[in-house]
Amino acid sequence: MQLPLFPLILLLKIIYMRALLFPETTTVRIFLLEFASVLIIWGLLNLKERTIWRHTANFLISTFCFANIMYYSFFGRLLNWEALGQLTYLSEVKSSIAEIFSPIYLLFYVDMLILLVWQLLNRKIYVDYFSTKSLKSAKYLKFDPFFKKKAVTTVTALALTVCSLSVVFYPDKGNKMAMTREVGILTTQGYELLTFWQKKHDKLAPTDKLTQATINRLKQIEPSSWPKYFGAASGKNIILIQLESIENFLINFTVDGEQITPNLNSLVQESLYFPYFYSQIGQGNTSDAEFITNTSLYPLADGAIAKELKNIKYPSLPRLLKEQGYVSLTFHANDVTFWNRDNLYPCLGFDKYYDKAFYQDEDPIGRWGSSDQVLFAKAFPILKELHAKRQKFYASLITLSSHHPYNLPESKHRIEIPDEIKGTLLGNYFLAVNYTDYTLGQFIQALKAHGLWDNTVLVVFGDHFGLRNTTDTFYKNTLSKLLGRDHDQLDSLNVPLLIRIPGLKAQTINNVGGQVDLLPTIANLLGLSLDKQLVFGQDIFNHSDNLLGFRFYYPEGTLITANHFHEAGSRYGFNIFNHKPYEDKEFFLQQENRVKSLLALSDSYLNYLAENQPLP
Ligand code: GP9
Ligand code: MN
Repeated sequence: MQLPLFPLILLLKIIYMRALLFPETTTVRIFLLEFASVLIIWGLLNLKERTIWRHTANFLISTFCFANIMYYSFFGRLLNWEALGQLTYLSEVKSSIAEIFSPIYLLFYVDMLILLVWQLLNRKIYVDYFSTKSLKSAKYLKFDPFFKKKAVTTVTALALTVCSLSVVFYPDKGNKMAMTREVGILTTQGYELLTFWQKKHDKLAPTDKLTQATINRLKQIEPSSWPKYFGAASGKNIILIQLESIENFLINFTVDGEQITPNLNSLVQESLYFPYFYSQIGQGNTSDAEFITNTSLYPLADGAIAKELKNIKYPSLPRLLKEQGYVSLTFHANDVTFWNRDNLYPCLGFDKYYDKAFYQDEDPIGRWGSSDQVLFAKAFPILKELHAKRQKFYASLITLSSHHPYNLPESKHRIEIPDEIKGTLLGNYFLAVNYTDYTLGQFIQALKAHGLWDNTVLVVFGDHFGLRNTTDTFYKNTLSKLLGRDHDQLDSLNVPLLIRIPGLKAQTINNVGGQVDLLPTIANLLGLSLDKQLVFGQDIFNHSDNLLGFRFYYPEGTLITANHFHEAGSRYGFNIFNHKPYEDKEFFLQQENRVKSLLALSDSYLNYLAENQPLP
């Protein structure tokens, strides 16, 4: 009997992909659903019996599987159609790609390889395992004349019905990872593609709902009438340092007795330190963090905000400060066109940016740009001069040297790490973070030595995760051993926040906050009113509870509230203080709905701004 090899080969690839993505979840039901989606593709290709189409489809689907698995290894989620627009970004992260790559991913192409080798060895017998023509009709050895046209059409229609029904009856279409797991890989992608255009024109909340009172009601917060620290740093300069890939667990963390972040640890002793502070970036990573902290708005559900939305005059921290006579500058050693920052910075109201053109690639690290040492060293004289002229300033500095895959030149290694992790991603992460920490320490010394320290509010925070969940057991086990517990999703979200305010006693504050809270927190410290703009964050000093939304890296509706982190679609939450799971389906469903409304409101506001506040 000859086999319909085309659907079987595709099915094998899809099952292999499932095994990498969701080990242990392939039930008979999902197996049949995956098979149905494969049959649709096979059926469509049978409309025109062109072998080349099948080979092309096979190649494209293999590449789809391969690219998704690579993307998943780094970002912990699958590619979406918007991400295709970011392919140019890939050339910038080549070294990260090499780090993520594993030869087992090439199995997606193994059938093509075997076919090619067979063909080279046996030129006379052409094996086309995708053809449906009969063996006798040509000089070829062919398989797969299994179904006739009518049978094919019926099977395809049936498969289409099964897949469509599985989508229609699937309740949580907002959670694409869960949908992929429950409904199938190709079916979810097909659904994504069908809704791709429609999503862009989704109904947004009516603009009359766009009030601070609506936001506060959703978040269940009351503005405090006598806010603590109001105006405590009035008129001071603001320096905001956004640290690349630095997670909170690194604070006071030691490896073989060696502190990874000695300078941050010392800064904790002089600052208000928030150990329960979370990164809320979307697809735009570093640039999203810059956007969120400067606007108190949420990033987009899909796509980097700096790429998707252009020429908008955002109500922002630089604009708020301009009214008080501040100048706002931002420093980052990469080319400003990366993440469209050349457009983003004017949108955010910065007066000036300093990028690669300014840093001239002095002491470069990787292909990104100058080292963090140079980032700080060249920014410092500019700040010093403003200080000398008594010009109030807001300076934002975005570090880069601890970017994945953390390949810092050996000459910059400053600590000894155990042999066990030398040369591993984990070891390299610690070395890179330690280097960035060192450069931050130098910068603080310079601020102190030149009299800027007593006139400066220093805000230091991490942009996003540095370590992600991984299937690599060595990496996982070693990290657990060093940390004394497993490194989990919460650790990936949890970044440090330190605010050093001249004259205020250091303390650790356990209030829960996210990047969206930085603008209102700084506004309170400077004693500024936010009456003229909407903020989705809150002043972290004056509210102990919060409602923080997470999107893109987590299913829409994922949140932190009260003491719990909850991933949308699951029945569980995790206590953010002790990382223990907690089951309460009803409660979490209610919270999911609250946070989804909040995120939808932020989207509406962005849309409103895009239509009503263009950049002149
Ligand atoms: C490059 C930097 C990259 O300018 O933003 O960081 P990422 O966005 O990949 O975290
Ligand atoms: Mn980053």
